Amino acid sequence: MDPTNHNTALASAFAEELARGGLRRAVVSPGSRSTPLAVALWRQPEIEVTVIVDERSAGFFALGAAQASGEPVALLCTSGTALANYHPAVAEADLSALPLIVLSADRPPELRGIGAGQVIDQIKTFGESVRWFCEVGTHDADDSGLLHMRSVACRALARARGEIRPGPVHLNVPFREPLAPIPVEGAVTATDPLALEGREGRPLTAVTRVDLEPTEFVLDEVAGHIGDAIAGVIIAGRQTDPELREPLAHLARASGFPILAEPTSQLRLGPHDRSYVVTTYDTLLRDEHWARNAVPELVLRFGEMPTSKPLREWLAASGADQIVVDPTGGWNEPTNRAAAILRADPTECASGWATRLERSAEGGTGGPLPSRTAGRFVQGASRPAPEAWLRAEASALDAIAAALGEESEISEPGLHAALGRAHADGDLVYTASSMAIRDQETYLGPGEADVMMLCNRGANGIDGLVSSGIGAARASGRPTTIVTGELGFLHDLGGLAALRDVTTPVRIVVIDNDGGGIFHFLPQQTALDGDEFEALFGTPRGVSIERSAALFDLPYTRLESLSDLPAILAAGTGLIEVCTDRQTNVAAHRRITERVLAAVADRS
Ligand SMILES: Cc1ncc(C[n+]2csc(CCOP(=O)(O)OP(=O)(O)O)c2C)c(N)n1
Ligand SMILES: [Mg+2]
Repeated sequence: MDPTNHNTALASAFAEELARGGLRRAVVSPGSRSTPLAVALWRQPEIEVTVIVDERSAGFFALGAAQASGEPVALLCTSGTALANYHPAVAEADLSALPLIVLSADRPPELRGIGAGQVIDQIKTFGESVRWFCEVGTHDADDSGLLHMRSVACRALARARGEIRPGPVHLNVPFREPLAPIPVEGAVTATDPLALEGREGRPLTAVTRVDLEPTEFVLDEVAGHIGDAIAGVIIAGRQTDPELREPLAHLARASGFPILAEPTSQLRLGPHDRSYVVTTYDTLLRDEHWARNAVPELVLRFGEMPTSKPLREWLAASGADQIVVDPTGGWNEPTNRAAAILRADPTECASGWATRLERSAEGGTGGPLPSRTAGRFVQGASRPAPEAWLRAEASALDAIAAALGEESEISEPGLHAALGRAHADGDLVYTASSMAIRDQETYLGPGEADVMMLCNRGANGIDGLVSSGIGAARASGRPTTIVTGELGFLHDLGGLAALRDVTTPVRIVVIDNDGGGIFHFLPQQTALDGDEFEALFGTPRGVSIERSAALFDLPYTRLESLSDLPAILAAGTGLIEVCTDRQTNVAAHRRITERVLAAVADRS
């Protein structure tokens, strides 16, 4: 605790408590009113502070860092409009269940609403998007003031980490003068050692986590359903825990269910058993015949619902029983058809179900499964689903490779397939919304490299991607590849400034089709005339990626051939421009899909 004056005392007690509770990272944007907290965070040895001027970029940097590390990150800004710039990142953190601790400095109540400078209403700025809002209030550095600051820090960490849903919290912290650490004699009047020092080496108030271990009942009951189903699939959407890979592979082997794996499920790329992983479902399910025949009886969903529209439509139309494993307290159920949402640890569920199925198949104790189920499961080969899916996956992968090979120019689908092969062990990949995340889902094949795949798919914004990727690189120390469209890149151009503090390689692949390529896939493209469409949706901006790189003193490369990708990525930090054409992109997508579907139909 820094006793220089009452503000240093309150702010340093607060920062000390955050550090003792496990906070290791803060992102601070400059301003005067926030000085006591900025200095306290900066001087707290366990907390690494990154300073980013633009609060919108700072918010996304913190978001990326939180997603990559799984740990809470604090944000600090001054009073006024600064706070509002956090809103997009707070919205994303809410929907993606990521722990952010937003600290806004404020004027004290007597200076609000009377024409004093740089004051806006900061109360409950983020509405229902935060797990907790606290007007921290103004306090003396007496026993109750210091204990209040320590207690608020403990509570903020607990709420951000999840009770049970992780997410953002917002603490509004008013300060009276002096804002700078100017000595004030006798400012600290506290005498209680707990208020002055807290507890040595641990937080004032430790908060236990909610136990998400699945009950025996959940494990037995669902294992029974799995054993009983004739055809089932596992759907793996965005989740960041690599420890889920092997348990899900185990469950797939034990159940005979294929795993339809979205790239950000971490199941497509990795050293785990990928023998049941299906990556081409987005294309396969575009074939009505295939989609009808593949309808499962039971769907086990882990992570978020994947983006793929064909998959979502297929699920909604299937009438299958869906069991959703969601430990984060969300309502991740856009089909409105799930039979159950389990608030339980996904790795424990997958392992628990797999072992019960194996036990039952071995005949052992007979296990918890009904006898009809156990009998059918022993003849697992009679289940049609996995073989059909896995054969189709093999054909589709061959056909995609062949179809992409026939494209004369670099196509957006071809780029994502090539990136999938070029990512290396230990890499982190942060992919933009718009076409990049969709093409990645459709065209990134399976591979062995141990890669962490992230995105901001809570709110699907095209804002803040550059900053999110750089924050993730900083927090994880992993060589990072950011994959974005050029409008998304332009949106967060200022985010590049944060690279000055990052030594980890950050490669930014900018897919430059000079406009919003995604809109060419929408009915607006045909419903409007060409000029209108270009003005409102195509929106070419003609911004030079090369000169953007020069602005920030970054190396720039234009990709001429997909085979150059591994070498360019290996060269380290820089912008990599990939020029494509919006007008021909839609036709290339259709051509490739048709070829793949024809090849799969021929071979099945
Ligand atoms: C913050 C925000 N503003 C607007 C949108 C709507 N939007 C979705 S995609 C897109 C165009 C993106 O263009 P680009 O980044 O170049 O990617 P492309 O579609 O060309 O792959 C826009 C404006 C959004 N999702 N988020
Ligand atoms: Mg574009």
